[in-house]
Amino acid sequence: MNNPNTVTTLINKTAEFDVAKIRADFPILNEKIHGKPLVYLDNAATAQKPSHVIEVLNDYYRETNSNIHRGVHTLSEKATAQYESARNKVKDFVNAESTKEIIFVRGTTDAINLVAQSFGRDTLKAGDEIIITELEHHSNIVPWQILSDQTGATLRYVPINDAGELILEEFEKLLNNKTRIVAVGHISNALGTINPIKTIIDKAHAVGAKVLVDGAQAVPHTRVDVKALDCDFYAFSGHKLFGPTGIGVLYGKEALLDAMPPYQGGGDMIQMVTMEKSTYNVLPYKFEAGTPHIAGVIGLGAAIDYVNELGLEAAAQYEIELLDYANEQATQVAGLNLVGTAKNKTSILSFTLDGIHPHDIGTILDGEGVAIRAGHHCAMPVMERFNVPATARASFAFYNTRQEVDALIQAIDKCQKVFN
Ligand code: 7TS
Repeated sequence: MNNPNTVTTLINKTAEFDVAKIRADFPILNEKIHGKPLVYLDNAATAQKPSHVIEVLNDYYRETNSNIHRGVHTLSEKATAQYESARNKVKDFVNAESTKEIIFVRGTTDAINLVAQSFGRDTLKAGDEIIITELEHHSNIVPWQILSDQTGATLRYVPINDAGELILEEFEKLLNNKTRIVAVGHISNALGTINPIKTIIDKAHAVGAKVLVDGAQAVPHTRVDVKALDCDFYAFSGHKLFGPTGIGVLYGKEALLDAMPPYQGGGDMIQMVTMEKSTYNVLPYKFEAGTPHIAGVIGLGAAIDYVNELGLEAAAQYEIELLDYANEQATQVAGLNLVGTAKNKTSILSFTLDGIHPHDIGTILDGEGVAIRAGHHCAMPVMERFNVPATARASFAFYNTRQEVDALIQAIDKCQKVFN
């Protein structure tokens, strides 16, 4: 049972954070699924979009659509100004030193592949070592496997404990003067574990390695300060931050990006092209070949305006309290096993039900209007570690409510009645 003081604190905090008002900003939350109110608990896969983002995208295509960085006409200048203004918003959002350090890419996956190929292929050789972890999303595993095949570098994995936390002593044992890159997720998409990335970054730097942080699950739930972290690269996706799909960000320290060769060749990334050779554009354009996702960038800027206005810190606090509530309810369900019980975790409830396959849980819950993800969550090594083929995963955002947690628990109950 809660102690009464905690309950009072929760009620006060919930009152400060006006969820009903916030929900009104997200039109999709009024949808009905199979005749029931949508309970959207698949935010780790992609988050919903506020009207502000939808309207900015709509306005862009209605009033401004034009290609950037090349036209002398009014619309092109307007589109370019909006695109570059969004870059400035991203720079401030992650507290980068300069807009030269903000590269627009398709998403986290694209950002990590860029670093693996442009930085990694240029720098690594046989005998060098790359450290990742057992907690990673496939996007932060496969690009490093490809790089190690290409270069002969060895890939090492930091193991996790039974709670789903990285074992830091094992990380320290793996570090040595051959470690060139450490690539680690800030928050696990499969379990919700918040990793101690500042400690990881400092320890990696002490042996001279560069650090990439996969921030896909972190930016919607926590304030990121790349200067304070001192990470070398930080990657995230717009669509998990309430912005459009198909757009993401690679932050990189300017000196590193400057020394890296281009990832792709094409328009906009060059200074001069002759039939013999080309010279490349300055940062950040060197890494933005071809017509970019202009509307996506402007939409991402609008999403950042939205979360800044909302206050990520207050949202994060609300989400922690919501997860506590969900945990409390879930642990009372007989036959429900939580997967991932890290002390420091956020927004994700991964679980299995005795005798019921996660895909069946997903289907029954959908019938009740409750959207969760069932599967391996593109983190097959995590599933292997916990000896399960898959989990059911409810993932929360600041617009979710305790009533929705109750709807989840009722739908789980129905699922157990159907199968047992
Ligand atoms: N890294 C992490 C930690 C992620 O959670 C994801 C996507 C990615 C990288 C890849 O991001 P993308 O935008 O390039 O696809 N995670 C999930 C998920 O948990 N369910 O669907 C996508």
